This record gives sequence, C-alpha cells and structure tokens, in this order.
Amino acid sequence: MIPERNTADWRRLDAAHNMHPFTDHAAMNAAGGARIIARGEGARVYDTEGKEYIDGMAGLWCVALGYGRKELASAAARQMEELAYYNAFFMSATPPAIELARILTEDIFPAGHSRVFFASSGSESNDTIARLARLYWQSLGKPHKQVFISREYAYHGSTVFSAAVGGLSGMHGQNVTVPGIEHVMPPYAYKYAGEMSPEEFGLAAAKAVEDRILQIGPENVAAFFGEPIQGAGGVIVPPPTYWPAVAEICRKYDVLLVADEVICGFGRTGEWFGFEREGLTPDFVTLGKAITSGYVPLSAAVVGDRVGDQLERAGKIFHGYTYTGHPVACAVALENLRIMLEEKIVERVRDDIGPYFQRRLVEEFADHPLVGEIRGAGFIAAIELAPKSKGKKFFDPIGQVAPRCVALGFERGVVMRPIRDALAFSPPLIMTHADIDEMIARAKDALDATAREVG
Ligand code: PXG
Repeated sequence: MIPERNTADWRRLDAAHNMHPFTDHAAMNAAGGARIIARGEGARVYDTEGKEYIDGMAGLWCVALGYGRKELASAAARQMEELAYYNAFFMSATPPAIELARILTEDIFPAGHSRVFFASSGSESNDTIARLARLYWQSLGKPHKQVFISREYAYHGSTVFSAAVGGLSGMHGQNVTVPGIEHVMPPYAYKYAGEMSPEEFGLAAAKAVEDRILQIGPENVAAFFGEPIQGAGGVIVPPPTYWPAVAEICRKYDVLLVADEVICGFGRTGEWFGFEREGLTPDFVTLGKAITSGYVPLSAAVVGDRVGDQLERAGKIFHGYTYTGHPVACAVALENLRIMLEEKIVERVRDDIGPYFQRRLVEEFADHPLVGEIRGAGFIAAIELAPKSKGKKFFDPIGQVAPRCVALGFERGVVMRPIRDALAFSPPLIMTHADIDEMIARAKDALDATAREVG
C-alpha cells in the first residue's frame, strides 16, 4: 500500500532517500524539491497538489497511448495471475514472449527481420546489439571488426556501453571510457550546415561517416549506430539525403547498420518506425519505450536475418537478462500493439494529428523573437531558441533559456523537455486537436514570459 502523505512529506522523503537520474540533487533540493506526479489520464498528469499538466513529453517519450488505459492494466493483471514470471533460459519460453516476437517480426516489421531478443530497457538492448554484432563478426572469422561508429549528440542509453556509444560529452566526462567507439558529426544542419543547402549538408554529414570508416579501416568497423531522428540530443531531423547515403556507405564497407528506434518507433514519426521513413534496411533495430506505452519496462533488439542466421550457426550466445522476455511486459506490449492497430494510431499520426501539430507549431512560433528553428516529424518536434535580435543562432552561455522556459511552462501546466536551448515535444499519440491547441497555447504563453525575462 502507498500511504497518504502531503506534498511536503513526499518531498522531504524524496530528498532524503530517492536518487534521481541526470539530476544535481543539491540544486533540486535547494529549489524546493521534486514535483511529485501522482496521477494520469489521457494526455494529462496531475501532481500531489492536484495541479494539471498537459504532458507534451509523453512521460519520457514513451506513453504513446496516454495515461489510464484500463486495457493495459487488465492485460498486466491477467498475465500476473496466469504466470507472473518465468525465464527464457534453459530451453524455456512463455506464450506472451513468443506471440510478441511473432507479431513484431511477421506482422509489423518488413520481411527479413525474423528474430527478437527482449530486455527491459533501451540501454540493455543496445548492449545486446553490441554483443551480438561483435559475436557476428567474430564467428565469421573477422575478429578485428569490433569498432562502433556513432554521432555527437546521440543518445543510446546509460549503461556503461550505451553511454559510451552515445555522444553526450557530459556523460563521457564522468569516466565512461570504452575502447573501440568513435563519434562523428551529426546531421545537425542548424549548427553545422553553414552555407550548404540541406541536401549538400546531408551528404557532407554522411561523408563524415565514410571518412571515419576509412580512417579506422573498414576491416575494423563492426557497426554504425544511429537514431533515425536523434531524440534526447535535440530532435535532430536529418536532411533527406543523409540516411540513404549512410546506408550506402555501410553497404560499401560491410558495416552493420543499427537503427535505434527507442524514441522513433511505434508511430512517433508518422510511420511504424523511423527507418521506414528513410527507406532503410537495418541489421539491428532497438525498440523500447512505446512498445508498452511505458506501462511496464520492456525493450527489444530486432535482428536482421543476415546476422540472425549466422548467429544461429555460431553456437551458444553467452548473453541474457533475468527479465528477457518477461511475460507480463510482453502481455502488456501485445495489448498495446492491439490497440495501436485497432485505433490506427500510426495512420492517425501520419495523416491527421502529426501534420496538424507541426503546422500549429509553425503558425504559433515561427515568427517569435526567440525562435531560431522549428523541426520535427509526426509527433516529435523541437523549437530551437535563439537570440534572433542579436543575429545569433545560440545563446551564450548555452542551456539557460530553454530550462527557464520549461520551468515557466510547468507553472502554466505544460510539460516540455529542455535540450540545451531547444524545447522538445513528444506528446502522447492519442492527443486530440483540442489537446494540441491547449498544449501549444500554454507553451506560447511560457515562451512569451521567457522573452519578457530575457529581453
Ligand atoms: N536509445 C534511445 C534513442 C533513447 O532515447 C535509450 C536508447 C535508452 O533507453 P533506456 O530505456 O535504457 O532509458 C533511449 C532513452 C531524455 C531522456 O532526457 C531520453 C531517454 C532516456 C532518459 C532520458 O530525453 N531515452
């Protein structure tokens, strides 16, 4: 049972005992402590004071179907009563895991991706992919193909490997050193394109991948890791020339392609997966977050047949987790996918609410004095704030204005995510037009208030 306590007590106990991710605890507690979120319904969450927030971030890019879906709760309860847990080791499996693997590979993924390795977080699944990719090359008698290439501002998770393959310097600075990982320029046109057209810049950013492969030696490169749209690094939407060129480069040098779909997957961009938007055929796909709408932890590495067939020949794989194929998590995912298919959520994002959301952002924010760029696809977007009146693209110091705007947004009942000086949005996919309008109105109000402060 969770006891009844008032907000001050929750905050005091939180400060004393509960460590938070990516948080300066002293600063948080000096500012009055955490916001205690107690309840959710649809696209809205409520704190312990009863204050309502429109959740422009779907939790943490994950609550695709919104809060309070009774079908998902019932699916979990039913499976817990039937079989709460059994492992996938020692020649065992459970029906929910098998059925979920079947639906993902037979019904939802394009042909050529026949196998799934489940875990409980995107970080774990990226670790899984790294292990399997290195094992693949080793089993083919190419033990030197071990290096991974990724991008600056990539986010692939927070285990030691996934933090290292990610491209966030703050994380690297806290002693995350893993050999055999290289980072190249991301397709972040706003920062790096200079005078180049988007098409030219996309090709230049892809060439950075090729140059690095040649520098390391293709015989040493195992795989390229990339989010189709980089999420936590700033909702970086590549120009259309980027991914086809990267895919061609990977093919040319026999480098495996990993599409990290932890944020983009399950309709976020208006397609089932971001790689489909780009016409890619990845060797591995990382899934997480919206696979269960965040109701329970679950992630997956989907394995392309070229690798999967070889691994089957390669013998025993010394890798796995207690919760690989957790039956309750898989049962919730099955129900989540059933609802997504029945309610045509992906088509809705592609044809209706996605374009509406993107259009409303441009209408409300494009001419705002603090807005440098608006970018996005489907139901993911970022507003890059900039000191436009000073003719500059970035604030100096960077990363103060967006966090202030987000704080003012919380006061006005809208949740956004600051990334350096960008405001990120990744709302639940069940939002109505009225929800979108309300979210944007509150965000606009917060940005106007920010502009009054910044001057
Ligand atoms: N890949 C991508 C693309 C992600 O966005 C992970 C892997 C790791 O997933 P887990 O489940 O291990 O967290 C992520 C996670 C943020 C934020 O601040 C984003 C994520 C996680 C935590 C915070 O925007 N994405």
